[in-house]
Amino acid sequence: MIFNWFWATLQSEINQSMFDFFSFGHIAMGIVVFSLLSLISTLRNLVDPNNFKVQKLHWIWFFIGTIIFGIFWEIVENTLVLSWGLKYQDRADSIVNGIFDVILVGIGGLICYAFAFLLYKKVKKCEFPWFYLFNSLSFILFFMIYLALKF
Ligand SMILES: [Ca+2]
Repeated sequence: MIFNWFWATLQSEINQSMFDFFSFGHIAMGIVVFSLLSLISTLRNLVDPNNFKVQKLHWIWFFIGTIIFGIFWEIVENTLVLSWGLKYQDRADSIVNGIFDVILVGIGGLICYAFAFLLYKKVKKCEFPWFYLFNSLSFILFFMIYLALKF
């Protein structure tokens, strides 16, 4: 068995390599977490549509919140979920895998952040239907890749 440090091709390498099919699940997770956090300002904006300047300042916090959630998830996954016997292959993540899982959750958040920023640049106001449509489609895309690669 050759250990694939970069991409897991064997079941025994899942959660050990830098990337595996769960990587796409983590990107999808980041998209969901960022989207849910963004609802804080979206709902507020529905009340006061001229509040975008304040809201734009919030994006960085939603991104930071997404990273914190990613770290929190890795801790829960490798302690509670593992002890409950619910973790894939009953094996803790390698340090490098855990770190990249958090980075990938961040990338998911960054995809939403970048799109929100582009919307802001283009229309000077975040068009929420477009933002959530884009996030939903991105989520579906990464989740489908995750399901397709899962073994
Ligand atoms: Ca993990």
